[in-house]
Amino acid sequence: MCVTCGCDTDHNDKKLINVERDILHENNLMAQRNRGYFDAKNIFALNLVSSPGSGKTTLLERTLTDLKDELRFAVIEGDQQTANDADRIHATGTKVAQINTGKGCHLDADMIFHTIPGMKLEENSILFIENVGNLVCPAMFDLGEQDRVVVMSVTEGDDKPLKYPDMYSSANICVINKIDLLPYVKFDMDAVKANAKKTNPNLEIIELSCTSGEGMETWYNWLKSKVPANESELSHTN
Ligand SMILES: Nc1nc2c(ncn2[C@@H]2O[C@H](COP(=O)(O)OP(=O)(O)OP(=O)(O)O)[C@@H](O)[C@H]2O)c(=O)[nH]1
Ligand SMILES: [Mg+2]
Repeated sequence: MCVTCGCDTDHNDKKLINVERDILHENNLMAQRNRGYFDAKNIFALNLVSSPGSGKTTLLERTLTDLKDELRFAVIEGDQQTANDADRIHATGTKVAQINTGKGCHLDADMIFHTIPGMKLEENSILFIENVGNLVCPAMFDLGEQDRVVVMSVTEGDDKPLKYPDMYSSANICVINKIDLLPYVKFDMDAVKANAKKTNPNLEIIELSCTSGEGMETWYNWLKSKVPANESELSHTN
């Protein structure tokens, strides 16, 4: 756990609970500022959350490559260490910034607030924020995003929505990745969908494989459906 979010604290201790409440309150205020900035520039911001290795960066690499002629993108990468993911995004030709959280296990709104001015984000664009791989703490921290995407992979087991309910209840959409591996793993797709819906009845679910490309079109259509109406017109003027 990380010191910042306080999830290693004794939750019977009133003082520590108050500190956690203050941190989240401060974060929510900063998230509102980010949201105002995104709204003013007509930027559709998405927060990608998942356990480590579910395929967030791979999903981005493929999306940025396949849709580069249709939509404008930028990416913020969050990891404890390394610029590996930012390097992968940079290779697609997309504007990217890396945030290293050190011992921290999640991004917070203040980190985003201080990163966006240097990025010179375009109006009418999409900003992907890839959070630190962690199914617990990132659920608590609003970054000012419009939508939260929880990515899971079929190798993680179909019980994860029940074991990590906060992550699933705070998300708008769930991408179930690596379906190319379904023949090789014990994973009940109907069960995971039922578990996810139990946690969040409004959760949209898309099954796909970044490797084979199966289901990617559904993801792209969802993405395009969320983009503000004038963006697609503007993108054709490029
Ligand atoms: N078989 C298969 N492998 C995949 C798929 N998508 C991603 N992978 C692999 O899964 C591994 C992890 O992918 P990443 O995209 O780095 O995962 P991530 O969620 O960004 O990981 P962190 O940033 O460390 O949390 C890599 O070896 C990918 O090649 C998929 O659809 N099918
Ligand atoms: Mg990654």
